[in-house]
Amino acid sequence: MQSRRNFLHWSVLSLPFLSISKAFAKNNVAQKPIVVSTWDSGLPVNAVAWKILREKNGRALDAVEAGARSIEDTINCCVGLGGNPDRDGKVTLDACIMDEHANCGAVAYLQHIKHPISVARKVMESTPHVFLVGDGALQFALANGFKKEPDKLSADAEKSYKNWLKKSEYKPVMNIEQQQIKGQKKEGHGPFAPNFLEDGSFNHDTMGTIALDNAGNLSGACTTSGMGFKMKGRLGDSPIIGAGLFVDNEIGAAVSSGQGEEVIRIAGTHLVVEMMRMGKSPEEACKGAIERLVKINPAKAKDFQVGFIAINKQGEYGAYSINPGFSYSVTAGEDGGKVFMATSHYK
Ligand code: SD4
Repeated sequence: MQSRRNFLHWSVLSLPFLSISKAFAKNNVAQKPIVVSTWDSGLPVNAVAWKILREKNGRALDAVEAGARSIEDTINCCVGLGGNPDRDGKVTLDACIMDEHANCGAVAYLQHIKHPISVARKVMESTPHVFLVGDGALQFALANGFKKEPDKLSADAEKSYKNWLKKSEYKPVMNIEQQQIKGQKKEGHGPFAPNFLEDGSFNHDTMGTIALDNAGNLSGACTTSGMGFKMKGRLGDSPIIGAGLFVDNEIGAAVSSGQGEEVIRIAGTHLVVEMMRMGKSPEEACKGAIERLVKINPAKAKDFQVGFIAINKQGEYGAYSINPGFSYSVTAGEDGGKVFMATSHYK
């Protein structure tokens, strides 16, 4: 169970107020349907998924895909074609999806396609494969009716890229998505994340979404443009089943965000689900995986961020991160979505 101290609550209705909820325990009881996403920006994603889960009594798989598509449609730094490019100035997208039957599909290093999550679903549903990358993924997408979008950076990405080129330094900044601009009111994607960072570059994050539907089935989706200004060809954890996302319909689902290289090292989300299988609550399982990561190199772990979110088959949820600053959005029950700050290993 997550402690009350760490529960920060934000509902769409109470925007822009940020308050400490007195009712956390009540919120972390088993509930169905439920959808949980990474970061503040997960709240509008959850709202899209919720329509399918609740209003249409739909399937978790459809809900997480629709949620991911909704954020791929927006201009932001870290998801979709409007996102930050690699160091050569190209936007390359990674995504994966997994359903209640352990079917999974993934694409990586995909260019020109607006909805990588739907290409990943198509790989899952109509090929004998799990993973298509690069030109092959693009060729498959085009053959399946996805439109080829122009090779053009969004205005925000262009600005951020030019800014980055001044130093050309690849240096992921921990919790960059949460940094506030001095003197600016907390506004933007949510209570923690502003739209723009102090240097003028734009802000957002990888979107991971996991859901339990009314039929009791779990699914998950993860979509990203990866770490901004990465080396050409670099993949993080996000499109890798068992690293960025894992679903086991008997047990639970987990998704990650943060420094992908570190998550891959421990097969992060698979580990979280296995820890739930051993009887841990979602938060305890996320904590267990984070501790595994920290143990590898505690000093280094102070300098990067990884956060996991998880739900179990009963509809309980939880999260944990290495360092403070990892938020996540939960939508369930009657009271609309809420944003929580995850408990962290280092305080
Ligand atoms: C990656 N895990 O490409 C992604 C990036 C991310 O929050 O989640 N950022 O490594």
